[in-house]
Amino acid sequence: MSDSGVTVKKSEQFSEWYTQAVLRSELADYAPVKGCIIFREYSYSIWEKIQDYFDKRIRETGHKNAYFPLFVPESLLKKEAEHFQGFVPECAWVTVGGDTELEERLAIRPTSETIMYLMYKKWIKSWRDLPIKLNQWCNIVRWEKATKPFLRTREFLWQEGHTAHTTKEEAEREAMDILEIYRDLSEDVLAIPVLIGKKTESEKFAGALYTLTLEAMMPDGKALQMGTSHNLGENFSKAFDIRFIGEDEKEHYAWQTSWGITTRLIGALVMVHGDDKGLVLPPKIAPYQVVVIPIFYKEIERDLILSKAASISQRLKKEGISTILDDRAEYTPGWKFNQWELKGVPIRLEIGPRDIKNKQVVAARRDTLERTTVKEEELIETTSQILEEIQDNLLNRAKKFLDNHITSVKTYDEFKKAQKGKGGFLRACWCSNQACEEKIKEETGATIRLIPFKKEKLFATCICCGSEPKEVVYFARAY
Ligand code: 87F
Repeated sequence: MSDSGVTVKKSEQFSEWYTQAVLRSELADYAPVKGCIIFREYSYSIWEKIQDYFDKRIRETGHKNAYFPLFVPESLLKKEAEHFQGFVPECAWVTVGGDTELEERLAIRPTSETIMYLMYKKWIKSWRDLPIKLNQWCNIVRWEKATKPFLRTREFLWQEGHTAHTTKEEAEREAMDILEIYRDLSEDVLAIPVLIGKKTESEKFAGALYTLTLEAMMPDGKALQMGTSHNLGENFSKAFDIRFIGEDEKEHYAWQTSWGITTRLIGALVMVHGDDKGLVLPPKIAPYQVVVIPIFYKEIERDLILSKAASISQRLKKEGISTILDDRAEYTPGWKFNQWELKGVPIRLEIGPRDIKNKQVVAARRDTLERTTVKEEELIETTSQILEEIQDNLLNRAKKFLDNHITSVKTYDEFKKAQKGKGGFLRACWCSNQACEEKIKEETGATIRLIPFKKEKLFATCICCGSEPKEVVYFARAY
């Protein structure tokens, strides 16, 4: 099994550990095109769970799904040149259709503002046409130079929400409501705690009034953005001429928001919860919550144990616990243990001859690797309880890690020392000048990940220039 499990330690060779964990657990495989991956059934199933959760939440709040075209004509993309300028080098283009050269090249969507807002202009005439609250689940292409499975791939999957409202306040509330749904998804489902806040002027999406963000901390001390929610104000409605006649019978520009999460969340799950044996999946997102493994040594035990394992598995499924029975004859129990540990299944139930005699099963927790016996009559109750405990434990473990990786620093020296040490978020006072932000980025690679919503108490001078500080912000190196 050593040749198919993860062969390096997470704490020693993090990057290699990550790649092995992703490939060997069969989450993903490399595609023939550089920077592209196959989202194999195991990761796609996780993505579907993310979709199920988020889709339900946005439907409850009045959003609808739609689908816009993959191709964006160059002239349309460049219409919003100011906001997209920095991004154009990342576009992939279609120049030929069949055997004829196209008159105008077509971008493969790197995001869908332009194509969607062209239609919004057509559809929005009066305040009665608002709000428009559309979302689309689709693939996106960006020609990235450095790539890594899930975290940065040239083609990825995401959802992009694009809304238009009659008032500024409504758009503000929308951007914040979505951020809160993202936080619920991250913390309650993925068991990944986040810091939330606002991006600085230089880190925000250029087309936005302001950008809201969720930032998680990875085991190597680098931050990972888990999602983003923009208040676009009237920026795009002015550029795309999205006007409506208000109840006041006057003409107004629509107030807009946009927001997205991507398949990089799967990469975060791997990094945050995984261990030396491979993935550790939170029960709420795991494709299988329980694997049942029959164990017998003698042929005469076989039928009895297999039928018991099957009935246990049936009982669990009936109660809505997603369960797989691994009754493959061609693998040993030990091999199966390793494989399902590598795949991060939260609970393994073992059923051997002694367990049958004692009317029990043995449950092994993936997060703590603890084994306990469970009475058959308490199977459902105990299994559900352990699943909840695992979910809580993973979140708490990650919370402790996050708390432990927020360091308040008063001087630039302290900043650099902390960064060289364990990294993480560096909480510092800042004068709000872009020059200081820029200097720190150049010298240390750290960017301001967020400005917290609630102003925090100032505790030093500006981390960079030593002058009067304006606010407390969180710096980190980031993925
Ligand atoms: C790459 C190429 C072209 C990011 C790009 O954050 C355009 C872009 O507009 C681009 N990379 N962006 C910003 C995306 C903004 C916004 N779009 C909707 C989101 C969430 C979903």
